[in-house]
Amino acid sequence: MKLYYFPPSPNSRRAQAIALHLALPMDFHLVDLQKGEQRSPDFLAINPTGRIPVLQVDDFVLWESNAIMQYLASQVETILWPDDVQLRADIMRWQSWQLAHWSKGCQPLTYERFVKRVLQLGDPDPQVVESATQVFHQEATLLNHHLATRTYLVNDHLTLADFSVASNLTYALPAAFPLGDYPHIRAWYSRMEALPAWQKTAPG
Ligand SMILES: N[C@@H](CCC(=O)N[C@@H](CS)C(=O)NCC(=O)O)C(=O)O
Repeated sequence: MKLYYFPPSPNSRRAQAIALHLALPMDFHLVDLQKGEQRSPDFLAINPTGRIPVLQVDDFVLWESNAIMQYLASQVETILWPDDVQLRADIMRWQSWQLAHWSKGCQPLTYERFVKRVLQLGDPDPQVVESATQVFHQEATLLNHHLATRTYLVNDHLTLADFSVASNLTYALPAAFPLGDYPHIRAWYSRMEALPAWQKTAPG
C-alpha cells in the first residue's frame, strides 16, 4: 500500500496517523504541495482533484482522507472501526460533521493566522477571521458539550472519529484558536496528543 501525503497537512495527517497507529505496512510517498507536485501530470493521473492524501493499492486508488481511514481500519480488527453497524454510522456522523462543519471554522483560521504568516502571504483577512471564528464557536460549543461526559467521541473509546476531528486542531496553538471556553475539547485533545501516532505525525 502506498500513501501519497504531505506531513504539514491536517487532511493528510489523519490518514497517516491511522496507518501508523495500526502499524500497517505502508510506503509513504511525499507530495510536496509547496513545490506544486500535486499539479504534476503524474499525480493528476492518480487523483484528478490534485489533492492529498491518496491511497494506492495495486490498481485501486482512493482519495478523501476519511474514506482512506475507513479502508485502512478495515484491513485489521480494530476498535477504531468496530464491526457494528450503529457504531460505524456514529463514527461516520462525526467524520461527516468534521468535513462539513468543523473544518469550516478551523481551516480558515489555520490559513489566515498560520499558513499566511509562515509562507509570508500577507496579513490575516479580518473578515475571513471573523466569520471563521463565529463558525468555530458554534461548532466548538457542540463538541465541548458532547465531550463533557465522554472520554472519546464515540463508544467512549478511541475511534477514527477522534483522529478526524482532532486533525483540524493541529495548528490550534500557532493559529490562536479560541479554545479558552472549551475545557473538554482541550482535555480530549491532550489525550490525542499523548498517542504515539499523533506525536509521530506532528508537523515539524
Ligand atoms: N476533503 C479532502 C481534502 C484534501 C485537501 O484539501 N488536501 C489539501 C492539503 S491540506 C491539498 O492537497 N491541497 C492541494 C491544493 O489545493 O493544491 C480530504 O479530506 O482528503
